[in-house]
Amino acid sequence: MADSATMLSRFRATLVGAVVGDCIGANFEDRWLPFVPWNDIKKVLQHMESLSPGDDELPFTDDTAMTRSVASSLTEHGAFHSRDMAERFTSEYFREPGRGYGRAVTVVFKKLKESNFSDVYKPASEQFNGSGSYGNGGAMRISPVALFAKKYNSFEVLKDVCEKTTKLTHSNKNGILGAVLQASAVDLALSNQGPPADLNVDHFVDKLIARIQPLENEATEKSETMQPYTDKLLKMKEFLKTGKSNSEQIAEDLGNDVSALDSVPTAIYSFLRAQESIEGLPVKVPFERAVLYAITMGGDTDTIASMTGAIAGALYGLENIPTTWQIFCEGVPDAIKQADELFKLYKKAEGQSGSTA
Ligand code: F2R
Ligand code: MG
Ligand code: MG
Repeated sequence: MADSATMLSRFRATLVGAVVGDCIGANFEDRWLPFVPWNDIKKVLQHMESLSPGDDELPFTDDTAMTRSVASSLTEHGAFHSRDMAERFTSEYFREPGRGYGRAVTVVFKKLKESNFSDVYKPASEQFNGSGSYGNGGAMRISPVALFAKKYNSFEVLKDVCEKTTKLTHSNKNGILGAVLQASAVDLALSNQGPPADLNVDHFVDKLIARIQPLENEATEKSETMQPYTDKLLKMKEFLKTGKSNSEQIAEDLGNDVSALDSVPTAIYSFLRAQESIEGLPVKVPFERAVLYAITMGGDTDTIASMTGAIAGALYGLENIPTTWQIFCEGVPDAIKQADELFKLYKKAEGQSGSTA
């Protein structure tokens, strides 16, 4: 087990990684972009380098706004509390509606408010004629759940809190499983005990498959064999073997849009592939390489980079996140405070239940 200081640094970097990925990636979010050229990313990095303290920070978007609500609800209650979390999502949205929320999810917030939170799961269950949203809004905000669940050392608890947190806005199976997969990637990165450079990427994917495949089978009719996440994870194993890195091709194969299925695997692949150098991406530090590589995938860049940043942060720790990024991305100090609160919970006695409502 990593020592306490190292673990604290990795808790902090999970939430900070998510913030910096969101703030930097948001400069390129465009559903029509098949990939983002390195030169365009370089301009944003150069702009950040030119900033002085007091200059405008790069603003965060809905990804961070919702992540903050998840973290504050879990730490305030020391457990999952459905009504409290729904209220936080909703009041945060009405306080700052211009953070770039998904078009459909705002209907959930409006219904929650109008119904005075009488049944907090009902509005989400009514989305898209009852099929629920399969957007990546559940997965993009899930990293605090991985930190919260760490002390229970139980995938069952992690899964349970992920599902309840996600279902408040996203009741579609793929939206929920995307959140479970993203939280699992953060959890496994956080659990790695050797030097980060020695992470076995093939084993990492195997562990994800071992978690997600049974859930996909469970969620499908017995006669069907639909396992879209597992299929993408299996593809990733092949890509990692050959070192495939062309962003346009990866985005084509794994996806780069606002659905959980077409973004969570892409974020995980960005993290894993960036363990090694990448042609055309002259970045030496693996944390930075992971986040910037995620941005080159195009499409939903803020969210893919944010999810990649959370996983990479959990492995590499805060020391590996550039100081300039920490200073000029909005919300980093708050992310550190929230990570510290989650770390306090982690250090408390184990053995309690993971949820209250
Ligand atoms: N909304 C955006 N980006 C566009 C606006 C920002 C841009 N910079 C601008 O100003 O123009 N980004 C944010 O949204 C994504 C997360 O979305 P979330 O929370 O999942 O929302 P929602 O509305 O539930 O789902 C998103 C869309 O997916 C489609 N969809 C979902 N489920 C569906 C279903 N069952 N059937 C059909 N379509 C479904 C819909 O088009 C939804 O609107 C993140 O990228 C975040 O950054
Ligand atoms: Mg966003
Ligand atoms: Mg996005």
